[in-house]
Formats: sequence, C-alpha cells, structure tokens
Amino acid sequence: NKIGVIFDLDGVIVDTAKYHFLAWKNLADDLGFEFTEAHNELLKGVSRVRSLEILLSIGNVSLSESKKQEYLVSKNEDYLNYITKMGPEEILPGAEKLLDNLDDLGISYVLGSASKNAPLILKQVNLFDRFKAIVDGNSVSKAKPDPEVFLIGAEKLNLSPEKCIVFEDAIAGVEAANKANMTSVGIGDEDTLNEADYNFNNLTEIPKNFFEKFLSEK
Ligand code: G16
Ligand code: MG
Repeated sequence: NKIGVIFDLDGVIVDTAKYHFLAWKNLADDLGFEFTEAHNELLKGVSRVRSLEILLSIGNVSLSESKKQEYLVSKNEDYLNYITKMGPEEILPGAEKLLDNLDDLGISYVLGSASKNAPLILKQVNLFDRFKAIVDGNSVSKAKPDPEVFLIGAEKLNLSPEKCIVFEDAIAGVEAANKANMTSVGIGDEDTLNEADYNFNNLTEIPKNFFEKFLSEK
C-alpha cells in the first residue's frame, strides 16, 4: 500500500505503564525513597537502562555498575510477574477496531516499541500475529527520541519514512517520529504531546476515515 502505520506499545495498545510503576516503586522502596506516579511519567517511552538512571537521580542514589545490572534484572523479573498475568481484556479501547480498520483498507502496520518485552506482551493479549513486524528494544541500539526504531519500522513496511504514520503516547516517541520525518499522532494529553501532527485522547476518537486522506494525499 501507499502508506503504513507504526504503533508504539505501552500507552497505545496496552497500559503496561502501571506495571512498570509497581516494579520501579518496589525498587525505590528497597532503596529507601519515594517514587510517585508523577515520577513514573518521566519513564514513559524511555529505555529500561535510562529509566533506572532517572529513578536513581530522583532518589539521589548512586550505585556501582554491577549493582545497577542486578537491579535491572530484579526489576524486570518483578515486572514480568505482572505481564504474565495479562490477557486480551487489557487491550486498550479502540485498538482492535483500529487494526480491523487498517486490515479492511489493506494498510500494513508494525510495532515500534522501546520494550524488550514487546513480543511477550503481544502474545499475552493475542495480538502478536497481527503485526507485519515487531521492532522493539531488542532490535535497536539507540532509544527514543532517536528515530532508529521507527526507521527500522519503515524498512519492514518497505516504505519511505514520509509514508509512515506513527501512533505514540510519549513525548520521546513523538519526537522520534518527527525526527524520522513521519506523521506523528499523539495519543493522550494534547498539551503534553503538543509536538504531534495530530492529537487524540485515545484510540476510540480516531475517525473511521482518518487514513483515507493519507491514501489520497501521499
Ligand atoms: C515501554 C515503556 C517504558 C519502558 C520501555 C522499556 O515503551 O513506555 O516505560 O521503560 O518500554 O521496557 P522494558 O523494560 O520492557 O524493555 P513503549 O515504547 O512500548 O511505550
Ligand atoms: Mg509508549
């Protein structure tokens, strides 16, 4: 097709941010400082390693490299305990309908996530087989806001970047999409995601004819 779509995972297809929060909070508790939901906002769309750095700076804690590695492993184990209990009921409203709409229009879509757990999460919610490709934290060397994850996504779609539409809930992700020269669609708070080309509160708000104009324009 003439256009393609790249979906972020956490915050767009599922809300795994709440599980990241619980796991990071556990770690902060162990280290003896408070970690709030507001702090958690800073970790959205950010890689696991970078998330730990931000968390440690919030608590004013410095750790050796080996201790950091240890905590990265234990945080992820903790997180996976929540993930392995997930099911299709946790797919965010409007997501499946949107994928159906794209299927009907013959528009291909891939995943473009920072998470190294993306394949597992998609399997848990029965969406793994729907994506043409999965580009995740295992396939990139540079995290969002670097455009690498989305540029690889465009390659998987066999499209040039300007033919790709990215759905993102994080500032770093919108920035990455814009840097990649793609159309960015911000999902969530419009003021927070003011750099996006289009804004919607959630996927249920996307009009059924949203893609048609891209098909005729691009
Ligand atoms: C997600 C989350 C981030 C998380 C990152 C890495 O990104 O938004 O909070 O730190 O993945 O996750 P993991 O520890 O599972 O590798 P995205 O890009 O799907 O929004
Ligand atoms: Mg996200």
